[in-house]
Amino acid sequence: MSEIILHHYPPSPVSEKVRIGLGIKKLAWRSVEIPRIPPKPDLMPLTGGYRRTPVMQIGADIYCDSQCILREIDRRHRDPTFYPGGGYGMPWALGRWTDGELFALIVSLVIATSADEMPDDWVADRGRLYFGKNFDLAGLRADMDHNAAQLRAQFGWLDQRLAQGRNFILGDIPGLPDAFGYYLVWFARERWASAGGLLAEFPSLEAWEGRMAAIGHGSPVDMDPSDALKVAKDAAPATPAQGDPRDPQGLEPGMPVTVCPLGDGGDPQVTGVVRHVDRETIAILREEEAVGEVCVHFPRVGYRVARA
Ligand SMILES: N[C@@H](CCC(=O)N[C@@H](CS)C(=O)NCC(=O)O)C(=O)O
Repeated sequence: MSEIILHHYPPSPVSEKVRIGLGIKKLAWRSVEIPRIPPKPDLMPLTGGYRRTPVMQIGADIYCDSQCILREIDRRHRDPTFYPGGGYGMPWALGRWTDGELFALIVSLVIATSADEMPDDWVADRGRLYFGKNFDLAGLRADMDHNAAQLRAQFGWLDQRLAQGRNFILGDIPGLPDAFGYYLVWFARERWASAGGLLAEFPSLEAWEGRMAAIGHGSPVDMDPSDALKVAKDAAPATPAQGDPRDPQGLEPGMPVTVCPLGDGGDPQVTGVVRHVDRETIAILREEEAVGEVCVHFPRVGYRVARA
């Protein structure tokens, strides 16, 4: 079974990055809606504890993190390209900026302005996840104007790039850098009340935003979470065993390891046995009663792999 199953929820910004990627590729996919905060009982058997959103499943192969998900989508579906004009490599470097500083600024503004309307358990969860153990809502609120100024200048960079007569960041057709920038404009617009005023300064960016929205999400069809678990149980991981003699950490198939996102988000470690290792990805095998054997894939960049 090689259907793409995306585990996500509609307001998730990082999921919007992947949904637009699926739209650029014009793909059909199955959509499983997951809870916005833990517990996520139908997701955990698949990921082994990775709790972030989104997660992609193809049979008994599970792809964690939008980096890993988009790379795998591109590996399986080369056309249309994610890299117009041969723009390889650069989008991933750009993604470290968009997923890093730009995402953090918008999260800060969203939480500072919407904490009173959101459920307490959501605020506590996101506070811990994005700002660590000493999350301070009052401090975040005091910094709102400063953060808005930081965001304004950086959205301005995107606007300048798009003001040069380009329809998309790399030229006439959309690619990965567009998905990486667009999901943040979408996030700000959807969830931060002052976004409209800030974005109105950027006509080229707003026109591009309209072109990106028009791309859509490909063709999703809803799927019940229990059916996704059954898909995994009925399948076997399709990832071949592969080592990498140049791996600086000496990781090899068969080695027990833990994998965890970097940073102080309180993310749980995922344990398993290395199946496939290369420069960009680590994939580990794990066994869980509800799903049998699954292969869970993570990016190397932004994750710590340690021998268990
Ligand atoms: N590096 C991850 C970040 C994912 C992430 O932080 N996603 C947010 C939502 S968009 C999240 O997981 N929030 C907590 C949750 O959904 O439980 C990726 O690129 O996929």
